[in-house]
Parts: sequence; C-alpha cells; structure tokens
Amino acid sequence: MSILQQIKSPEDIKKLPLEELNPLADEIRELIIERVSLNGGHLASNLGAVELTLALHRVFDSPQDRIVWDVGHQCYAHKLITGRKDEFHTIRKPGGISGFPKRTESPHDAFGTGHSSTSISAALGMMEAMRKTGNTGEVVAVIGDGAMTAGLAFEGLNHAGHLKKKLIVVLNDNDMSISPNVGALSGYLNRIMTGALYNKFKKETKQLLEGIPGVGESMLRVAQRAEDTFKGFFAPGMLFEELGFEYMGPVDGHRLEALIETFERVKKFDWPTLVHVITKKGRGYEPAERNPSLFHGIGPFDIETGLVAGKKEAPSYSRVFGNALTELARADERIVAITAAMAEGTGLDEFARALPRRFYDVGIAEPHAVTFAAGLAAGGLKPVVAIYSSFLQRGYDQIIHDVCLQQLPVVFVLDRAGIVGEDGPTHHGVFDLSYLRHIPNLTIMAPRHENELQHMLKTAVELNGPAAIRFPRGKAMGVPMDEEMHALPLGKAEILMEGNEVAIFAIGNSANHALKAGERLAAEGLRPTVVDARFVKPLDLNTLRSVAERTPRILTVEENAVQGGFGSAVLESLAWMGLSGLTVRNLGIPDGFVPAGYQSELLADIGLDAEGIARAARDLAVQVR
Ligand SMILES: Cc1ncc(C[n+]2csc(CCOP(=O)(O)OP(=O)(O)O)c2C)c(N)n1
Repeated sequence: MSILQQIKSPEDIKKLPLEELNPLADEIRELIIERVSLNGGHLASNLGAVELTLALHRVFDSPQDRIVWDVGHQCYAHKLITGRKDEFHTIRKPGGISGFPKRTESPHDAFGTGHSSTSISAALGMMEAMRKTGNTGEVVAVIGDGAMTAGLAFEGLNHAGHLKKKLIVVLNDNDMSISPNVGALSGYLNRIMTGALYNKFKKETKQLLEGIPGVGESMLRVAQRAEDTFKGFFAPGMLFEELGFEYMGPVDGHRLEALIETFERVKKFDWPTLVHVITKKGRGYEPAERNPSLFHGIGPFDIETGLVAGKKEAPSYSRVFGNALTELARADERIVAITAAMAEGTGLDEFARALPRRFYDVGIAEPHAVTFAAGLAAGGLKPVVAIYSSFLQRGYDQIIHDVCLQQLPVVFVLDRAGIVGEDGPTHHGVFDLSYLRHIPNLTIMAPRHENELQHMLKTAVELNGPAAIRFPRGKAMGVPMDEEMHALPLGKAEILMEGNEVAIFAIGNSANHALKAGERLAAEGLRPTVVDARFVKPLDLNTLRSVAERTPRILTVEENAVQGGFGSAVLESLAWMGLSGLTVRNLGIPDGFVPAGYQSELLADIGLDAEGIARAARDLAVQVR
C-alpha cells in the first residue's frame, strides 16, 4: 500500500513518521503529473508547492486552522490529502472537483479563488471574524511572489501591519509569475536571496579565517570593518518588517524539516509574520522545471516527451491579435502594448520580442495597467491593454474614471471573453459586455472571426477615443486573412442572411453559431434573418429598425450575461424606438455562475450553440405564426 493510500485526512499527515514525508511528496508529485497529463491543469505551480503543503498540514490543524491559498492553482496536493484523493481523477472535468479551492467542495477549502492576490485580505478578515465570534485557530495565507505584485496584496499587508494581530503569511517565492516575475519587488526578493547566500558565505568564511593561525585574525578584522560599511544592506525582509510583519526566512521550500520547524515557531508568535519560502516551479518534472511558463497551465501532454497533445489547425485569437498589433505598431510608433503578467496568454509575447521598448508587463496589477495606460494616452501615446475578460473586472473604476471620463484613446483587448471551459466560474468571461456597455464614450466591438478581429484592432487604434474588443478563448475560425488591415465603418452591423420570419441578432463568436442555426432553419423551410452586430456600442440602430419592421420576431444571442449585455442593448433600443407588436427573446448566460466543463458542452447546455439557437428561433417563429 502506498503512503498516500493511508492518508484520509490531514490528521494522518501528523501521524506519519517524519522520514515518510519525503516519499509521500514523491508519490503526490507522480500522481499530479499523471493526472494533469490527462486532464490538463496547473502543473508547474502544483509541483513546486508539495512539500509546503505537507508541512502546513503537519503543523496546522485544518479545517479549524484556515489555510488560504492565493489564486488557488497550487492546491492539488492539498486536495489529495484532504479527502479528495478518490475524486482526483475528475479534477477540472464536468461535474468533477474544481482545479481551485472551493468552499462548497470541502471544509478544508477555506476560501474560493481563481483570481490572484486575495489571500491576505481574506485571511485577515477570517482572523478578525474568529476573534469576534470567540472561535480559536490559526489563519495562514499562502501567496506567490507573482500574486504579491498586486496592489490588493499590499492593501492586505498594510491593514494587517496596522492591526498588529496574529496572521501568518507564507510567501511562496519561485521567482516566477506565469512568466518570469517582474518589478521592483521581484528584484527586492532576489536581493534577499542574495543576502541569504552572502550571510551563509560570511559565516563559512569567518569559520575558515578563525581557523588560520596568525593571519586569520587580522584578516577577520578587515573583513568585519568592510561588513560594517554594508550593515543593513542585506538585512533580510526589511520591507516586511517596516510594514509591521516579523520576517522569517528565506527557507528552502523543498526541505520538509526546515519548513516544519519554521511553521512550529511562527505558530507560537502573536503578531503578523511573513515566512519567505523559496521553491522551484515545476519541481520534480524535468520538462516543467525547464519550461515553467509552458507548464503553468497546460492541456493534456505526453509525460515521456513533455509534448502537448493535439494540433491546432487555426491560430488562436490571441496569436492573431498579437501579430496584428505588432504590425500596426511597426507602422505607428505611438502604439504601445501593456499586459498584466499574461504576455504569452494574450499573444503579446510576439510584440515584446519585436518591440521590447514599447512593451510593458506591469505584473498582476490590472487596475494599475488601466490607469498607467490612461497616463500613457494622456501623454500622447496609443496604449493597447490586453487583459482577460474576467481579470479586467478588477479595472472597472479605472476604465470609467481614468479612461472614459477623460475620453482617452486607450484600446482594451479582452481575451477569453465568453465561456472558457475547465477553469470554471472564476475564469469565464461572461460579464464584460455588462460592465462596459453603460460606460459613456466607449466603443465596444466583438469579431466573428480573426479577419474581422484584425480590422477591428485597426478601427480601435485609429478611433482617438476609448475602445474595447472582446474575443473568445481558443483557436480562431481559420478564415483567410486580408493582406491589409482597414478600419470598419463605426457602428455598422453586417447582415449575413435575409428572410422575414424570424431575425437573429448575434454578437462576436455567437454570430458563427447563429449563422449555422440560420442555415439549418433555412433547410427546414423557415426564412430567418441573421445579423452580425459587430458593435455593441454604438449599436446599428438603422439595421435594427429596418429588420424589426420587416421581422417583428427577434432573437438576440451573446456569450455574456443576459442582464446588461448585448440583448439588453437591443431591447432598450427597440423600446426607445417605440415599435409595436414585437416579440423579443434574449439568449445568453442566465442569471447564475457557469460551472467548469468543456467549452463546447457548456455552450450546448446553455443553448448557445447552433442547435440551441435554432431551437429558440424555431420556437419564436412558431409561437407567433
Ligand atoms: C487577477 C488575476 N490576474 C491574472 C491571473 C492569471 N494568473 C494566474 S497564476 C498567475 C501567476 C501567479 O504567480 P505566483 O503567485 O508567483 O504563483 P506561482 O504560479 O508562481 O506559484 C497569473 C498571472 C489571475 N489568476 N488573477
């Protein structure tokens, strides 16, 4: 029987002889590698956090003690030892366990996550709540050096340092975000590391010098004088100490004894503590150690070779965007690109290589990315900010207050808009049309395919005002690309099919499904109109009016929440036009969080694929006939 087989709960970790913990870590790694190679998932971060997880569960008593994982993409070992080993094969699958901590899944998942940098604030809140409700226990926030680049993390630290009450923050430092970490803080953490190495060197040198009879002593005096000159320079963790935390570390995050000893110590402290743990991303799987960015979040792959399964016939939307922006920027030197720690994910890695001086990775700092872009625009540049739809939720006030109110020409590129798949509800980008549409001065577009995307990008950078383009995760449609990019007529929809029995107004990727649905209906003898709206704002009111007058049965389709989205815009406009005798149905994401699952299956479940759209259009036509 393997050691892991004996672990039913964290209690069993405490009972194991110390020498069995390392073999257990090996077993856990093997299982994680095997499962992620089949299901896909966050491999490198999980492999780096195995010993850390075991040490935390050895010392702390979850669920009474609360372990709050930041982002949560490193929680697989935690799930394996907190009673979810038998369901582990279902991770990220429809109906399976989540790839992130989820409060409804287990009492050991203290706080739900997916977006980064929430752990310190949440942990501090839990600590206060424990005290106020008379409960006892420890609270530990585990945050990566990437997640620590966000303002939110510092807001938490700032408040915790002020409250001066017990809180344990574990900084899991692997020098990587998804890509190598960026920023002054990252440099600072590196200096702590260098300082630690220096201190070790110093101790060893001192011992060596002391051992040399005669000359050793005078050499030691000279060395100590030099040391005084640099005093404080290497004092590790000064920054955190100044913020009111006791700094402990750096600790080797793969040495279980060291981790356990450190946690045992800080558990006794009664004030805010930061434990700086050094880990290696991808630890124990050579391809992931060599290329942690690729293995950060990965689809199924071959364990032997490390090669990702499946081939892509068409480029991804992200890649098309990255290429198109690089081309536009070569012709217009005012164009600059900004990412919030997602250079590869957003396709901006290409831009970064081609035009490094015009590329900014600001770290996991979406609100800053938006306001920084506003500043760049106020200074005469044309910033393009590429952020996933769900992460841009963080920049809402900045979009309104810093960009749109001042009519600044910032282009927002919202990747992963719509259903994203296995990452689930934290990552589905289904709210952006609702959180953007009501903002004055903002032009909002969504392409039906990659050729339209490149023209929309050209439209946006030439607009001289704020603009947003949203497109889905994954591969594009594989349509031929025009040689030259051109600006599209503003607010002009495209009629894809003309009929007079039912009209389908769709936006973005949904227009592809709508067109297929229209073809199906036509084959059945119905005469549908299908419109690709292209622009959510300004909406093409002329087309809407003329179609509505001819075909008073209208179905709207979007991969966004029905509330406040594209369909709402159509409804509001029709109401404002005062046309009578209309029947309108809105297809979109109903009022609820969409679970994890496969992109295409989820779309079908919600009724947003061609089949579902055809069904809804047919019902609408028949009802009114
Ligand atoms: C608000 C937000 N922006 C971006 C992301 C995408 N993202 C997921 S993990 C990650 C890097 C995290 O780095 P770190 O905290 O150091 O953890 P590691 O993976 O290195 O263990 C990023 C940028 C996110 N989850 N949330």
